[in-house]
Amino acid sequence: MIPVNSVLQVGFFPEIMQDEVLRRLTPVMMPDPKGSIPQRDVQAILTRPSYPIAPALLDQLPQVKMIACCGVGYDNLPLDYLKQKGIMASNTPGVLNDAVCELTIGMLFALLRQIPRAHEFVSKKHWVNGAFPFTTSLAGKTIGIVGMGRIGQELADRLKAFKVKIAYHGPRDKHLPYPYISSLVELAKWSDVLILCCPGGKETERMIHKEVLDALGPSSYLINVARGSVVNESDLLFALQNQIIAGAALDVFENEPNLDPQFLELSNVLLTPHIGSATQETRQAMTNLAIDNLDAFFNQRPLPTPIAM
Ligand code: 8YV
Repeated sequence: MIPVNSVLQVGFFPEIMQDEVLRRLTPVMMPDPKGSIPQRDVQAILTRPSYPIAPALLDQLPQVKMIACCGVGYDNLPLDYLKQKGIMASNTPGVLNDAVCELTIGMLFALLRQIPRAHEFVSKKHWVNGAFPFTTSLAGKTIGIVGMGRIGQELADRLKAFKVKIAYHGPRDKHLPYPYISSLVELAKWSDVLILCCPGGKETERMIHKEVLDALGPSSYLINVARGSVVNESDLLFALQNQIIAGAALDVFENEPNLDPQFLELSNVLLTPHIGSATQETRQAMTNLAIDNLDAFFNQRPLPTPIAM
């Protein structure tokens, strides 16, 4: 049981997620993390990765000892501050793996087989003027995965069925059944498609920059289903505008939802609005897992999915 008005919900939750929240608790609503604080004696926060939780906010909520983030990424949380204050935190790993992998594989085919362009070719009646240009097969391609966590490993497992070669880069060799390439530039050189599945945050900030994009090369692609912060967007825009890479599929951006308008002028990109986990089933499962963590907190049980600090 979660006490009424003991949880501050920070940020907007889409309807299907809000329904799950209200089915299980009565939160104090704070739509804007920079807005006025409606109630200061709350003991926990429920939020989403798109809402930065600043130490300045937590300083005004001295009874908060738990933050449940409804998402796998938690780069919006001040972990050093939480650790220092003894505030627990949780995220929602695992339940969104399928959804993110499915979007990623959809993006892969959309890019390589130019499916959006093919639809446009037919719908704008260009077909009568001739055949759609040949594209390229996924089979036989080299796929470099940056960030071989839960999502990266499940993606690799699915991709094996498409007769591709897989290698990965990350902070360390995880001794998986795929080659580990310790240099990101070397992985980019090796890859026909470089897929970003790594966490956001300081360790990965703008790790995809000019040198990596130059190494990826003019017949290769970038897919980002991680965080916008992982990519140096001005370097990526330059690479796309000057055919330094063949194209990119991007689900995340440095500034969401107001992404750099230069992306909208490009013909070699596929842009989606941060929908990696945005299926009904997945968002319901994420919301309930976040609340399971709150329930555990209020009932002095171990958190199901704690964030290690
Ligand atoms: C969205 C995500 O944040 O889980 C993550 O890290 O980026 C996505 O699932 C979604 O808004 C979760 O509430």
